[in-house]
Amino acid sequence: MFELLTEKFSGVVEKLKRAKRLDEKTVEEALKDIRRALIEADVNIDVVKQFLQDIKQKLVGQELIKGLNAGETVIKLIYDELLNVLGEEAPLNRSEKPPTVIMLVGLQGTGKTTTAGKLAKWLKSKGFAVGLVSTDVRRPAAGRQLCTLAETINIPCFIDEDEKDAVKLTEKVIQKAKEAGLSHIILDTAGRLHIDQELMDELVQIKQKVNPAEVLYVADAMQGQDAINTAEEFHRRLGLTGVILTKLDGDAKGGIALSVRKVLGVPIKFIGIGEKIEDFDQFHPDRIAQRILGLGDIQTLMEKMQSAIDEEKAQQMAKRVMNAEFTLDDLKEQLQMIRNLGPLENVLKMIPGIGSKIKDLKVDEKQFIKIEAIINSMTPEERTNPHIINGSRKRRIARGSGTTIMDVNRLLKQYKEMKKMMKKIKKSGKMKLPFNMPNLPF
Ligand SMILES: Nc1nc2c(ncn2[C@@H]2O[C@H](COP(=O)(O)OP(=O)(O)OP(=O)(O)O)[C@@H](O)[C@H]2O)c(=O)[nH]1
Ligand SMILES: [Mg+2]
Repeated sequence: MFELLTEKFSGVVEKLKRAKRLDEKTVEEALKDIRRALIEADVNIDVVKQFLQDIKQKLVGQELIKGLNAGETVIKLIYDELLNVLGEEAPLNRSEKPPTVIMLVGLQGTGKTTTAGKLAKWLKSKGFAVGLVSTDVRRPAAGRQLCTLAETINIPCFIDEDEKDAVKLTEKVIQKAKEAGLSHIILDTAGRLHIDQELMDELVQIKQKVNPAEVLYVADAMQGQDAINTAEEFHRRLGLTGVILTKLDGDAKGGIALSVRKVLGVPIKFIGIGEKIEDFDQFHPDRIAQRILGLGDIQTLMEKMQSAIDEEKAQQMAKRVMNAEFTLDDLKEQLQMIRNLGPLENVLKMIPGIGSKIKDLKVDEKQFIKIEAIINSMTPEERTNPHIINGSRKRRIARGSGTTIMDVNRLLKQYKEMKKMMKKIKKSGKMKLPFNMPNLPF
């Protein structure tokens, strides 16, 4: 994935690390190298210009970042800029009233059908009731391709091979899918080699019929700028809500990944990284940026910055965790504080008894956002006395926070376990790390 960019950027990083002084010449050279790398990788030219301009601007009057030397400071700025062009992680939209319809569009052979299966499996693994629908009347057996895929993952699939009108077909199969009481319906559509008016009109009509929460453009990362131009046309006609980049496992240059967010103004939501159904992941800009710059380098950088953040602050934090009365409000506040402090492992290391055992503990930041949303949807009374949260309250909280009852249950369980753990620490002054804790949020 992105070998070209990785190679070039790693070169820049090496040079910057070696530079004894960070004079104008060194910086200019680094920027030139970056420019060349981005252009070679087929990044949109306006994006390249903006990228370099932003870094230059930040460099003017930039003070050294705490804990980093001059070269490392520039590397950090490049990393931030990469994150900026890659965009933020974006969750899937959900309709207020189920089912949430997700429409996949794009040119022929970009991976729409494969991606429909992958996304269905992914949603299913999150506990959703998903169904697949094909509206492709162009290619013979297109529907069957989708349903065969659906079978392998045990997901209901809706087609009607007798109906030759795509819009009518959509109406019919969506109706059937709705009757099945699904939470999510993924709509696989027909592709074309090139944009043609007929395809676009068909897609526009389908969109009007199904009122989708997401219209996701499936783009083959191996294609160059062409794919972006096509995407712009799709966006103009359909109003895209996001992009799924496929075939990132190949020797994609990376141009699309770095251009989409800025050119279209819509986020990349998922990536496809292989032909198999599980070769699929949510889009994590930080991981991509780290891959491009050299993972190890960025991690070292972050660690350096982290140790520069007051150890004292982390100590205070640990104390608060241990002494707090620990209502759900406390939990929320502490999670926010922890998030502000950066890598959580480091904070946890400060808690007596945890430090040595924490090596393998991984922290999932996304969980935090979810937990915060759930707590935000509770009434003050529920936060102080979580035991009053019954079935109907859970349903309301899940709806309000865009999560599921399962998520709410999980949080309540974790909260209970944590409270138990806090009591134990208080008693003994030491703690055992509860490795058996289900999905510990930190
Ligand atoms: N390596 C790799 N191959 C992929 C990926 N996603 C899809 N493919 C392959 O791309 C080819 C086309 O995939 P389809 O899912 O049929 O594409 P489509 O967009 O539905 O095609 P049409 O319906 O004809 O427009 C297949 O051979 C897939 O296995 C991916 O992430 N990585
Ligand atoms: Mg297809």
